[in-house]
Amino acid sequence: MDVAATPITFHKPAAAPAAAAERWRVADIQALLELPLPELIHRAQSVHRQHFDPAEIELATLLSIKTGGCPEDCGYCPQSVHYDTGLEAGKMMDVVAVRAAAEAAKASGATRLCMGAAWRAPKDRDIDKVATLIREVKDVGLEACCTLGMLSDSQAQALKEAGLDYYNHNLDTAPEAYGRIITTRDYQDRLDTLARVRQAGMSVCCGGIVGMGESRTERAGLIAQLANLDPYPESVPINELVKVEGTPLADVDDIDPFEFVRTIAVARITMPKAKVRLSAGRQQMHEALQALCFVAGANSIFYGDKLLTTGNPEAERDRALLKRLGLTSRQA
Ligand code: SAM
Ligand code: DTB
Ligand code: SF4
Repeated sequence: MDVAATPITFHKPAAAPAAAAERWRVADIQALLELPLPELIHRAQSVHRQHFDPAEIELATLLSIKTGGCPEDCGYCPQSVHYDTGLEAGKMMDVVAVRAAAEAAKASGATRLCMGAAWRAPKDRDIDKVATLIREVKDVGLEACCTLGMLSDSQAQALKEAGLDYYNHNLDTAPEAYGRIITTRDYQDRLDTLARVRQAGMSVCCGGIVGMGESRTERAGLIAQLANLDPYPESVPINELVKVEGTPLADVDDIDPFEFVRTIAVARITMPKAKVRLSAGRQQMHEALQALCFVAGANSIFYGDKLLTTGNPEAERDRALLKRLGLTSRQA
């Protein structure tokens, strides 16, 4: 069904751009965000069914291969050296431990391992080590994803050659909100890394964080940036801020849960073929809200008891939730 074709008389329909070269306007995305919730979810679910089995959820497990001590000042992040969150910085994990984690993730039903490092940007010698880890993860039979910060062209190429399937690098928020959250690198740095990942031939995993005190227009601005990437990312993590004591965003007001669902729905409508990932923040989310996110078009979750440094629902609990909802996951 064409998003623009759904008849609705009490709101001006927000139309999808007619040609790929056309760009989503922030105002159109905001108009979608403002639809009556049942109408918005209906549109998102209709789009979802054109491209996916609506009962299938992707399971990806996160692994922090290098924790803490990061020189960046991202205001949400417990791993920044700028904030005292009580987190101890660690050394990079070795290959044996990473292989064991990959095997455990596979045995519990994940299809992808996403390795995260608290770096502003890796050094070339880090890339050599990560390449070994990627080969190990692939050998276990999982898809491999990394999130290591900013990359150079040759680093992106080396990761691709090692077999990396996805690179995660988030835009995090709208350009106009960005400076309130991070000062140590700018929006264009992020766009440049995303272009290098594309150029190297890897799939892009790129999304953001909702609930950092941004306005609805700024949420629309983030989705517009993502949807207007050409091509848009294959994988779009929508994180709800995990508030960590000691970070500048620890006391920000909670976002209305329905606003979070709306953001998921609009990501689905504007990026129809992407995996939309209900990412960080599930531990503080009621299961009914998570179910609503799946109905709104989310079809991927982080699976495993830990995100990078903070908690995630227990794997067993997630399996039970999927079962109660009649949802399934693909086997690796
Ligand atoms: N250091 C690398 C970087 O920033 O690109 C990779 C790791 S970083 C932790 C990956 C992403 O995790 C961030 O871009 C952000 O979107 C997300 N993230 C970090 N802390 C978070 C929090 N407290 N709540 C929600 N998402 C968070
Ligand atoms: C993403 O968008 N979310 C993940 C993953 N990509 C790397 C990270 C969430 C981190 C939440 C805070 C923590 O556990 O440190
Ligand atoms: Fe460092 Fe990434 Fe955390 Fe920013 S989000 S402080 S770059 S680990």
